[in-house]
Amino acid sequence: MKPTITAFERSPDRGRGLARDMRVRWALEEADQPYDVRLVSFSQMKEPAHRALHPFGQIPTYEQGDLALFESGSIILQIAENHPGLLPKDANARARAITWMFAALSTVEPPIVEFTMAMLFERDKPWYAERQVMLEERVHTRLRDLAAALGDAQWLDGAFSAGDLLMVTVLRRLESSGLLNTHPTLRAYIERAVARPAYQRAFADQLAVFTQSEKMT
Ligand code: GTB
Repeated sequence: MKPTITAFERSPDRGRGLARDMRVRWALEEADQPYDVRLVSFSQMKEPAHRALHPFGQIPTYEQGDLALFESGSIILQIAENHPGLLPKDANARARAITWMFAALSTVEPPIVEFTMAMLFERDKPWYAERQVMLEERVHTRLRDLAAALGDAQWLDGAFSAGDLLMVTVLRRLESSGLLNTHPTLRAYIERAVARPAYQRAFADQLAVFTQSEKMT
């Protein structure tokens, strides 16, 4: 049965693929699984029908048969556990790939989100510049350690996995900030990942949603 995911009716990133439905679309494309998308507006996300799927009134969600999930990490784990291509078969390698999924979401993503949210919403505050120096350094600390762990490997642990998929979607949020400029191996890592045909298909699909929403206004 085809799953249905939710995505922004009109993404605030203007089709740059930074909203979190992008990672779910990418995982489904890597797994070669067709899916449907239900587009939701900001107000629909806060209505009871959507909150029944997502307690925090956000996207993405995932429905398949009688299973409904929220949280992009959990959705990607569900896809990866049930289709080949995103997690290794060997039990220890699989556990390590899942560890990288958690590392992306709980160690690398938080300082990146804090930094980018400050850029978007706190620029006019008197303490912005001083705080941003600290937030930027926190991001660099994570990027340096991540670059060291990656070394000159293609992917974080052997073959491309759901850990790489999540890490790359997390890192992409820094693309317009310039912070990746001093981490060339991470930039190359992102470039390798986004060149994957599955990524390209997912990106094109979410961009088409934004392009269509522009035509309607
Ligand atoms: N932890 C959850 C997960 O991983 O699924 C977080 C889900 C989440 O933050 N969803 C956001 C949302 O629904 C969209 S992706 N926000 C609406 C709300 O909370 O009311 C976050 C996002 C939004 C916009 C950009 N952008 O414009 O660049 C990037 C990322």
